[in-house]
Amino acid sequence: MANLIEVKVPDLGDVSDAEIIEISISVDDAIDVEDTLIVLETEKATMDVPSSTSGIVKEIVCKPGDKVTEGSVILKLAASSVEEKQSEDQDEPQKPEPEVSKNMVDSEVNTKQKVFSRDEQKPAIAEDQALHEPMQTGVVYASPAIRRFARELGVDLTAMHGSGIKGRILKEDIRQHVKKMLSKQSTASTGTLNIAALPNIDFSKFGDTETIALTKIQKFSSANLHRNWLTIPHVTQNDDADITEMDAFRKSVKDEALSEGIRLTPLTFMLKAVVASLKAFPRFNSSLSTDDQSLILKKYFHIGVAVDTPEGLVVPVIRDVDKKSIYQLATELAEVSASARDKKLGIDAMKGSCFTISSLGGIGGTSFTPIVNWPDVAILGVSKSTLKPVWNGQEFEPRLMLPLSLSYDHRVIDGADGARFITHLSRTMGDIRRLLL
Ligand code: CAO
Repeated sequence: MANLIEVKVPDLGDVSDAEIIEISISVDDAIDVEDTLIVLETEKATMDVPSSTSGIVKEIVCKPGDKVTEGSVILKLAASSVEEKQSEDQDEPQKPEPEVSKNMVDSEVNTKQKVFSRDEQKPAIAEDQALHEPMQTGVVYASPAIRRFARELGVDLTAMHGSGIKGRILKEDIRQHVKKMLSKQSTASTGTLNIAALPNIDFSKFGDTETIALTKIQKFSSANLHRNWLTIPHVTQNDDADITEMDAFRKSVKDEALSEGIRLTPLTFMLKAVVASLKAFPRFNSSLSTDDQSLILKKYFHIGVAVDTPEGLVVPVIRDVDKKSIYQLATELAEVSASARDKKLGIDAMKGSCFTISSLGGIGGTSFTPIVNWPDVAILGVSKSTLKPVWNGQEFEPRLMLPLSLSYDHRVIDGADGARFITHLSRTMGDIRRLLL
């Protein structure tokens, strides 16, 4: 067990007592010679008291606000081996080196600038200004050790408020400042948002709970959805497509298709209708370059389809939809959704989409806001079709209406084009003979 050395306030020149305004070290800190231990304030100036020995701080004997004179004990130190040896050779506990005292006296009898200029080369500061209005003037009121600590962490002291005596910036202020910055960064990775960190809540305080782990797919889509929602300015345009004739046709060929093992749902027709609208509005079949400076227009028509699986949401891509028949598309849709649910979908099967359809029509609901599946610039949300009375000019007619919700990236698509696209799509679904044109 190392002997403890009492480190004392050295000769303060003609100053009888000085107030401690900052303790610059903490218990268990490893300190070196010249590290600032405390900062003193007299009527004339502030001054750092540097250490004359190295070791581990075991006990801090003083506190901010204490008045000290030469010989007052500052702290107890477990010396490192060399100092320990020296101290064993001496009868008295080690005293600060005379150079330190001289340094202190120089600092004290000279200006504040001199005191702080030891490693900062800061311009002179009028003391009243520094003591009473540190932040308003842009003047930083901090000891050299604190400035050094801030420099190491890349902290701009002019942007900080000190909690020490008379606004002085302390080590703890810098630690808190860095923690705050890191927590802001983790909650808003775009770097421009100023979002408060979410507090951890212990829900068991309010009742019984159970914690279940998210699946890999859920964690992956959660990160992507969050990023897309935060980085893409979304607009959602709604419309109802009259699919009375389209669905009558589907039903008329449904059994015939089923006899060949093909299940025809409205979604298969929608895939074809979407391609017709993408051809009419090529900006919807594009991606914005990552530097936001150009648009990559695609000449192929690969459509992503959101599939709900027990493990979470996946989006397989059906390629070359423009080149495939309705029956081929229905077969492929059944195959990819089955392999998605059986976890057999490879990563490549989910790449390369131009546009995405998210259909909740088989489940229910009247509309929702789908999140654009980047790098696509638009996505179509489909809700459940219902019979509605529609005025035909003479009377109300029962029509099968399909709610569509088109979300798009407003950086790429203007509102007017959004409305034109969904109108085109509704019209195509309203009369699928148009697909032949
Ligand atoms: N309106 C009314 N009925 C509809 C409909 C609609 N818009 N869409 C489908 N249906 C009917 C189908 O015709 C089928 O009925 P029949 O068997 O009598 O023909 C029934 O609803 C079920 O259809 P389905 O959902 O099995 O098939 P689908 O081709 O419409 O959809 C798939 C396939 C894979 C997209 C779908 O199963 C699915 O997973 N949907 C969820 C997608 C999702 O989770 N999106 C959210 C993502 S964003 O959070």
